[in-house]
Amino acid sequence: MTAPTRDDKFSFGLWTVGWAGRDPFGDATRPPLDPVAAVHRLAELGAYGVTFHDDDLVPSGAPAAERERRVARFRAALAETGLVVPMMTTNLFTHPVFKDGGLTSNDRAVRRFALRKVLRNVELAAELGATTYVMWGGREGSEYDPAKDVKAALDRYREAVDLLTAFVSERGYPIRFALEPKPNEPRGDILLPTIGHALAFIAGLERPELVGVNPEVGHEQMAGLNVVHGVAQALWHSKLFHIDLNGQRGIKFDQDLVFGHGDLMSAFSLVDLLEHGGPGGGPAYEGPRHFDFKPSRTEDADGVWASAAANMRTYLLLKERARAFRADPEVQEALTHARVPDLRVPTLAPGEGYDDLLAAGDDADPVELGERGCGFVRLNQLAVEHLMGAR
Ligand code: ASC
Ligand code: MN
Ligand code: MN
Ligand code: MN
Repeated sequence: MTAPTRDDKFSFGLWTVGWAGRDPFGDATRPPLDPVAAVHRLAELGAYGVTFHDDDLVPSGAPAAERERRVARFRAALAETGLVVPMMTTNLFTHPVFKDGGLTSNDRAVRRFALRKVLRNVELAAELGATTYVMWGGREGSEYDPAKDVKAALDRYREAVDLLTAFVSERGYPIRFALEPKPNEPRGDILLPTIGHALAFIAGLERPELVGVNPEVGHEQMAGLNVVHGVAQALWHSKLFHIDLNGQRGIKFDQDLVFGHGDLMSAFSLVDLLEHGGPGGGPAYEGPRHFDFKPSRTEDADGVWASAAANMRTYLLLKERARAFRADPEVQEALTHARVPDLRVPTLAPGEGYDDLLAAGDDADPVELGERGCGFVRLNQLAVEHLMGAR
């Protein structure tokens, strides 16, 4: 297997490798990381892109001159390394002002402050050439049902997204928005908790064509959902604008593990979906392969960079294993036996209607149909063996 290259389109958030390890129970275990150093190191490791929240680069409330200085240093590092900024996002969760949310806070003054913060950073995103703007509503939610008018909150969310899409359209910025679902944490319950909720919300927007989703592997798994199914549905709606790859072990706090360090079989199928279109084939996903992980707080600086490299290596290994799986004649035969290709055949014949279907006497006996084995387990075992390098 070859080392990662720019063509693999791997990107990382500044907040990932830069996470100092502070959690609700413990202090930071590592010193802060200079964004410029992060850019250089990521470029050396083979990433093509770096992403960030406004506050990852410029501390909240910094004076204009300080902001310019930090942005200029960062731009110089991008120019030096050739790293690009494919995506940017807003921190609407750290500052106490956002304790009840940003765009959907009950406090109108907070909502206006939050929206202005997003607009300013979208301008910077346009300057830096980012084409995707992620909206993770970490604090948009509640702990107490009587304290949040969810219908009104969704009105305010829609108002905000409609304003943002009007902003990029009227300014002529080539930017699309990607909503990132998460079921809970840091709020007890977060609005738009899953891919499906986000897709339904998008359908009611003023400019739905400018809004898609940014699913995060672990966030779907925190909800007990199958992330491969969710991402496949996002692709089916042409709404997979971006993706956050990482690992999660079951329904618990957001672990943000290295990609593949959670449910490895699911990671295998996800890479197969992104690279080869999944069991039925299809075009590859063309956006960034973005890692939103947190190097565990047990790790020192070397461990941070080993973790970053592990994400990319695991992805490339899974891509190779998925390719070998598909190329295996026994797998092809097992797929056919499992009738996987048959699902692509329309249920009705061309021109056939319900009357024709009702009149047709061509169905086999349901008893006989019910006795047919599906052969799915054998197919899955072949996947397991390819994944283990046993074939
Ligand atoms: C994001 C994003 C998340 C959160 C989280 C912040 O932009 O995609 O999942 O912020 O990583 O710690
Ligand atoms: Mn996460
Ligand atoms: Mn994320
Ligand atoms: Mn995250």
